[in-house]
Amino acid sequence: MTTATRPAHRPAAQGRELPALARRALAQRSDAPSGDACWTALASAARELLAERWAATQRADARRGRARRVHYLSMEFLMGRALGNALQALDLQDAAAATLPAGAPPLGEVLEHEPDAALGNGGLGRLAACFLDSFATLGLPSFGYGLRYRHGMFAQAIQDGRQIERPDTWLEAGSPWELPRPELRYTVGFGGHVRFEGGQHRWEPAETVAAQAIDFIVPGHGTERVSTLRQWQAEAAQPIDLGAFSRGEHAQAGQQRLAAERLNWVLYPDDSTPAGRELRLRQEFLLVSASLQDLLARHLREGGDIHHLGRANVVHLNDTHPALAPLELMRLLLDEHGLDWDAAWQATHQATSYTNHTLMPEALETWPLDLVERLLPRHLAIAYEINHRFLDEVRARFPGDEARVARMSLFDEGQSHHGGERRLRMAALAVVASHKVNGVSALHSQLMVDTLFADYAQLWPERFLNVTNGVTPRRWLVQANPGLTALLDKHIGAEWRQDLSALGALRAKAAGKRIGAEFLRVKRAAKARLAEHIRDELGIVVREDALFDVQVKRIHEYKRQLLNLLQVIARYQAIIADPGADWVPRVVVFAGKAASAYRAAKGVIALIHDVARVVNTDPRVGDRLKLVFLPNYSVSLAEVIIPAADLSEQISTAGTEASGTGNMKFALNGALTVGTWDGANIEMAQAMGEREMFVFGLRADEAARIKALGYDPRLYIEGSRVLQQVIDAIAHGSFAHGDPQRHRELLQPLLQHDPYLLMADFDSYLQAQARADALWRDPAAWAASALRNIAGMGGFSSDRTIGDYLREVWAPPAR
Ligand code: GL9
Repeated sequence: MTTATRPAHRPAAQGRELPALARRALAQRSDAPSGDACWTALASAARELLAERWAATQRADARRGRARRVHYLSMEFLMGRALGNALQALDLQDAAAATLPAGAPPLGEVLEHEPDAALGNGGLGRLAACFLDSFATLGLPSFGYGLRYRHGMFAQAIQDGRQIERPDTWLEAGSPWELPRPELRYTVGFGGHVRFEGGQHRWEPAETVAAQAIDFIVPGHGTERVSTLRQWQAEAAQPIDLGAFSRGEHAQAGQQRLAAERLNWVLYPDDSTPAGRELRLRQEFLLVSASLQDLLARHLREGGDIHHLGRANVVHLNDTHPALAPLELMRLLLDEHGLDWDAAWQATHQATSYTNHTLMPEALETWPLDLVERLLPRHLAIAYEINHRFLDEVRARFPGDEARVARMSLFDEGQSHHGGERRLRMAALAVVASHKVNGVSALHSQLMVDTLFADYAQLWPERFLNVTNGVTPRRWLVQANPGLTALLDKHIGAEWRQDLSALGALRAKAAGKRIGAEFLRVKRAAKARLAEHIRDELGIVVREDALFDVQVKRIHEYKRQLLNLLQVIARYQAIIADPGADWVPRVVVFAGKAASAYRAAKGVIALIHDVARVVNTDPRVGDRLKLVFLPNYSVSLAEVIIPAADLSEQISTAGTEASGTGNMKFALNGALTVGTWDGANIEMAQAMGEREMFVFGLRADEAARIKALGYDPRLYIEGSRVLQQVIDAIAHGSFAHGDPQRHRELLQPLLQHDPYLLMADFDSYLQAQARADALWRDPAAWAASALRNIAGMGGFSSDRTIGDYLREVWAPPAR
């Protein structure tokens, strides 16, 4: 079976070309073959090969017949590094390694010279990146559309146990991957007014920028097809005002340029400050307008009928960030292409679909109408007209129910929580404009139609569905975990790369002695690598035979890193109370960024560090418990951490984590999960067998009921001696390093409201952790369960997810 590990269709020429191209690139440099130089040379060589595949893919897609082209609009694409993935896809790892000149670092080290493309905040952005991999691998005619941020996600440093944000400078040395497309430039307007002449509306913007396309090619695996991430870069329509310049007004001369460049400055952290909101709205419109103009131009260039735009094209909204798209598409069709309202609406509605990624009320976008009016006057008028027609439909279905009409309207008529300001509700707009709306796990999609979109689901039940998230096994197994990849290839063949359901064959073999021992050896090697990283980064030495217990993700109250930390404190107290007992040694690993304005999340990072200083230096504890926080979590750090995890912490309050995707990556790499009955944890447990997961805590319906009945966290504290002691230790300053006020701000809300039910779930969580310890003591049983976890993950490939979208969301409309 080992021959099948290689894609069979590599054109022989490329094996020769890469070394030649890379050597030429190296020879053109003046310096010694440093890691940077080698990386750049290999990347530009790989780019040339990918560019050929790109051209072939576009030629094929232009002849695609009835198949629709998918346009995936997203403000975030968390791509990480590209070279390792490109070499894997091109099957050129060996050729690349052989190309490196004497004195150069080995290939593995060269790959680490690539800065991460961190153009996303977390799961939502990484999901979009996994989708591009699947688009290419499945051969789907498609474009991903995003913005080219000069500074992506901030770099996190830790100083005195506190998070510091530093600018991400990934583009400082330029990017060898980018393919600028000078022929693709569109004008994007802002402000101004609308003229009505000869029965036509015409928007006359006060300002314009040029949107320049820059492509990033995403290779498919086991195919020569590629997909495209097209990123927009705003440029001044007029780069320099020469009149102003010659008058000596140099700042004035560069004004337009600065205004345009601001649009590509930064990726917004997920909870942005009010000051940034106008810029954020401008960014969203830049993405939407440039992408739709590009789509329209291509549709017409390929000979498409404008009336069939929605039949031939999908415009998918990755959350509401691009939800201006239906308004801009309507404007283009009505005002620029002269369609009447019904034809324009039919095309828009046929094309548009929307994924909701969260039910958290604070994450739902609404825009003040005065801002929308000032920046996008024509779009606001179109939104009014859509709303007018839509509310007529609501009134016809539910006569006399004006409360319902107000709830469903695209316009929030000034609720007190917004200071009486009128706002445009982007989620409502996205639902009304789309023919399909999906959530990202079975539970989330159910809650979505039961709560957030209940009114819309009553009106249009057939519009709503679930598409459970997935992850690409190419990055999250083949690239991140070569050891486990080899083990799988040996036992079940290599087919799983393109058909992850093939992992199911592992189930029957999971209890085998030999395979179990092999698995533990592979895991141990990955842990040694992480231990080395921990030592280099933090100077902390950890036991490689300890249980590696990992929670890595954005820091958020609902994700409950604090619950995990309370458990660590309980364990610490138990160890010092009975140091002679036979403790399972644990290394508890945290990593993740807190949004810069999110105080509570930053407080959690601080408390983790405060507790770590005490636990890690207490001689009574020794190497039985270590607590580490790895700074600057990123895609490439995840590729080191996830293969090394024994235990994956997926402990959000039930009903809050829409899906999770880290949960899938861990299980795929043979970690067992301690998890709540939330998001995709539920489907994972069902697929692998509920006994294979350490499930704990209240279910979503129970959590809702407890809250409705008037939840009092103090009752739980009084009822649990362990919890009482943990809370007391924090409250009495055991980790406060001489500053008794230090943890008040974090603790008080927990004692009073505890909105995420940490106190209610604590005892159950502790029991789940004890079950994990017990299984750990039997390595063969642990390994068998880990292998059954992997065997159950066949349904969680992003290929399956994209297959679902194709069948249920992006299928061509009936004629
Ligand atoms: C998220 C959800 O919170 C996750 O549960 C989900 O897995 C992903 C992808 O569907 O989307 N929604 C969301 O706003 N984020 C998610 O991770 N946030 C960030 O990406 C920061």
